[in-house]
Amino acid sequence: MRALLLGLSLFLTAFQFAQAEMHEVKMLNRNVSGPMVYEPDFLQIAPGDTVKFIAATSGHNAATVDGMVPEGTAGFKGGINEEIEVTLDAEGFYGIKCSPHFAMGMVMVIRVGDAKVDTGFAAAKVPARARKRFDEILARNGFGK
Ligand SMILES: [Cu+2]
Repeated sequence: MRALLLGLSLFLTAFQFAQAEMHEVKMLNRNVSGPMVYEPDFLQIAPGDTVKFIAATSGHNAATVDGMVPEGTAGFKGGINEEIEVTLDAEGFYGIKCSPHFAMGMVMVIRVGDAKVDTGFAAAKVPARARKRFDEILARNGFGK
């Protein structure tokens, strides 16, 4: 009986580790860091994890920035106020924007796995305020130039 219980608990432990995680990101009009923000604005996740975008305040969406996804990866685009769930399998950096507030710098970064920032990330065409926030997010998390 004891061996059976031990076997069962080992099985459950292994199962827990194998489970992909769900991460939540709020889309907000404002938080302590300023207006038009994702919270958090940086996520480190494992390949196969899922990110859910919560419409904490209305008028926002979540979409990948052209050129700011790992090579060969399709981006995604949620509608306004849509709470999309995206499962990210490819390792790399994903730049996320709110379409209506991109020019105001409403962006965030998701790092999947152990990837380095690839050159496409720096080369992508983005509005000045969005670029400033991308740079600030990367620097704060140890991926500055
Ligand atoms: Cu927005």
